[in-house]
Amino acid sequence: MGTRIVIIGGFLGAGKTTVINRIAKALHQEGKNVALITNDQGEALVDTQYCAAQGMQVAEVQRGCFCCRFDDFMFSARSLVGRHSPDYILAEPVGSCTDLLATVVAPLKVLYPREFTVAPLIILVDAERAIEAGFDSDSIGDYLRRHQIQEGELIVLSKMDKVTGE
Ligand SMILES: Nc1nc2c(ncn2[C@@H]2O[C@H](COP(=O)(O)OP(=O)(O)O)[C@@H](O)[C@H]2O)c(=O)[nH]1
Ligand SMILES: [Mg+2]
Repeated sequence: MGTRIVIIGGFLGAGKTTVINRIAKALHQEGKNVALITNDQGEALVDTQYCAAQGMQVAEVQRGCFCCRFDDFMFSARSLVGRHSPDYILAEPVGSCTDLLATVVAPLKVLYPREFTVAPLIILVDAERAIEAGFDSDSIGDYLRRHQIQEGELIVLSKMDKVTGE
């Protein structure tokens, strides 16, 4: 079984970086070897200092999201595997990306099944914002949110501490 790749997408501010840091720390505490792939464009990045101090390796795909830079994504994943043999690679795409299933998840599964096992595509949704504003407006942000939710294989609600159970 190859390295497990877990992609956690969702709109800007949904909590991707926060949850990836938490998962990385938890896996690291279990003795797992964890690496991260981030995507540029000025969003807050993973806590690279903490991750580096813990021995976690970070690679970054620049100048475009994973869906239009699949070769760079593969290069990053392979170089992490070559240098550190991680058990898990956690990947955070930019918040505007809506086309990960067809362009990243499926190609990884079909073309590289021995090198990598890919987790279901996780889309993080800000529960508070979903309740307050929904996704139905004609704004570009809501268009992107709708498409992300449509392609998600696993929808995970974030910021549950800010909403009531109901
Ligand atoms: N209250 C609360 N805030 C959160 C939660 N997850 C993330 N945040 C905050 O939401 C903001 C955006 O989080 P971030 O992880 O940078 O989102 P990203 O843009 O999807 O990577 C930050 O200020 C986080 O501290 C959560 O579960 N609860
Ligand atoms: Mg982020």
